[in-house]
Amino acid sequence: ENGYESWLAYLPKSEVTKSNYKPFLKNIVLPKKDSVVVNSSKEELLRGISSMFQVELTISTVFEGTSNIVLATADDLEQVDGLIDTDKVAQLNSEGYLMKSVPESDSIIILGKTDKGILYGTFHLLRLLQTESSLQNIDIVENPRNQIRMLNEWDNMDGSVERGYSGNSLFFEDNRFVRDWDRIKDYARMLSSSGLNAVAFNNVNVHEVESKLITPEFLPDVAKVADIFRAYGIKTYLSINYASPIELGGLDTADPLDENVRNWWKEKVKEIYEYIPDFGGVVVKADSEHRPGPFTYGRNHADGSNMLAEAFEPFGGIVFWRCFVYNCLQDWRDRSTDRARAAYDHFKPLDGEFNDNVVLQIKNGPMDFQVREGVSPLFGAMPKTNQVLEFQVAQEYTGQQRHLCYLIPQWKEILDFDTYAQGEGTPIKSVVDGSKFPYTYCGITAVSNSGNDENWTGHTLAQANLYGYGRLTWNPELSSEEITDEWVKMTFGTDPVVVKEVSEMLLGSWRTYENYTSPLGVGWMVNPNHHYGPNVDGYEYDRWGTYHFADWKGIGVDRTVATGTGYAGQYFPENAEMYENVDTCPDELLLFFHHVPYTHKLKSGKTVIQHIYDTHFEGVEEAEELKSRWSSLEGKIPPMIFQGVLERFEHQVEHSKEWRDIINTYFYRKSGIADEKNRKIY
Ligand code: BDP
Repeated sequence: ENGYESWLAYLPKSEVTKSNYKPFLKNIVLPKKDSVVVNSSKEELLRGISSMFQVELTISTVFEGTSNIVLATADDLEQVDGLIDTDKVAQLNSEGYLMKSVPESDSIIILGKTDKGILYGTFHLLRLLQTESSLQNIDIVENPRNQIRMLNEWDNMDGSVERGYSGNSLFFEDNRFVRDWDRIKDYARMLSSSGLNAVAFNNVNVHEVESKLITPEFLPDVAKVADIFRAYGIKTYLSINYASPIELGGLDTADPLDENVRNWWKEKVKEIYEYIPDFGGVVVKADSEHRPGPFTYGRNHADGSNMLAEAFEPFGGIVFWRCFVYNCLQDWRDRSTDRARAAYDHFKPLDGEFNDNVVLQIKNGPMDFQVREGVSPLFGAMPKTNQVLEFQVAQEYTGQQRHLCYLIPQWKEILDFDTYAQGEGTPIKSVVDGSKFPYTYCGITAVSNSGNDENWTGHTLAQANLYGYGRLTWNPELSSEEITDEWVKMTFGTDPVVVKEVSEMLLGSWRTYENYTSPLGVGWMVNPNHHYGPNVDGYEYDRWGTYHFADWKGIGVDRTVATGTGYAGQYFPENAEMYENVDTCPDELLLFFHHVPYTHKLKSGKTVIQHIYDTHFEGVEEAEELKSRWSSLEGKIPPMIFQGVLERFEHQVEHSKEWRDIINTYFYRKSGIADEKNRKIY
């Protein structure tokens, strides 16, 4: 038990629990029409139930007698005649399912609109068993809220993973495929069980060798991965190099309006679909951090993406076009161009100009996955353009899977944030799920945190971020507490002490991490390049547009319309006004929007400087508490996992002290203001 089995460990149940569920566990009834997805469902049920209950289920094709788990699609309605409300069947979408218990015959019916629904329903049933929830009186209709529920793997073909903190790539090594298909299958099981349905498995920064993934040299292997994912309801996508017509096609341009370029892409896309008939499409990072793009040819991003979209259109493919476009070569002496403004400035004016199968991919915030930043003002601002929200499950700026930082509470805040795009009650979740605007494609995507470490995510508790991410994409209404409770029970079992301790540790860990790192939304203060560990001025005099402007009088970035960069004005008026005014701007984002003196009083009643001192001392105390709470679970957690996580907490405690001391000392020296509590600041 080293974490490999993840939340699909299917831990053996106690005798009492077994006897409660036994009546339901005898036979599986399979649908008439077999498929790879139905087969995955069957395999998973057999595996889960034999592992938890030591029962080998029999299999039949007709529903008769008692103790059946019935898997059916809408085509098999006669199987469940009279037991299912047909109105409810009509409510299902292509991935939805309903689940109903039939107490008279100790049976459970899982009915999907399609075979995918069966798979998701199967994982739901297994989850109920894993968490020891009741199977009596179940009558559920479940549809995923988001249509696209995706992961972006940032894997390079040399085997490294960009911003990867859990070993090397699951897919590649030495510039070829690893071909450990069993492991990829296990990965597919994990993703599908959490609700995901799409994966792009190479880095958005596409180097020379990855450009070739769309050539016959590698397409057979891409097709093999797609086969594995398909059996778990997951579509395969690739990141592509915008300059492919030059690099692969030998053309002298990649100009999107050039006839030869357009034809080259059309032929290329046709070829991809010969290998993978249900290929999902591509992710494109263009004109961003030195990647090629349409700007080179004086074209805009609608020209650039529409050209690709046309090539994909006949095959039903999608073009995910990233909005992470900003000038990464800005001169720090000219701070008039605020990086936070860039995505909105580039894309907002193009609303309505994108083809139907282009989806803009927008990071949750305008900067780059900081521990805290404002939300991107693009959400809701482009009613005529498909959007997906991009999160980062990989903890690039949040402790790199060496610190515990459970991000579900952060993502909940973002999804619940009211954009006011259609007046009050237009939260981001309602924009990206397509319920407010008539988008053809929309949903959520995220940078993955997994790699080939035995336990997938380096820090075993970081698995909770991957699991929770999937669950939130399926249903953003789930609370952080519900998701956490599921994950802990599925991973470590139902011992109430473990459930309570681990849940509370997870739920408070984002706040703890924020406490000892960069304060009040200002962000950054990390070492350049690798982004690990404190360095207050690491990016301050650099060209990346990421500044805190601390001097002896004050700190923070003035992003107001009145006196600053004007970024606050990109939000809808209600939010723009809230952020513009220092009195209504929430404390936790104060320094993201305002430059204030150290003596500025927060709503909490503390001064900014005292807040910095206090939170940094508290953060270290909380990190120490995490370690001692974990230590108290010795004997209740499998030894290898226990030890591995303990070592990470030991590091976290020491590293949090380094953060505390560097940040506190820096601001003590800058401001000359002593700590009210006279603690030692080095
Ligand atoms: C930043 C990462 C960089 C990525 C970039 C991106 O530091 O490695 O390439 O985002 O999203 O967070 O493209």
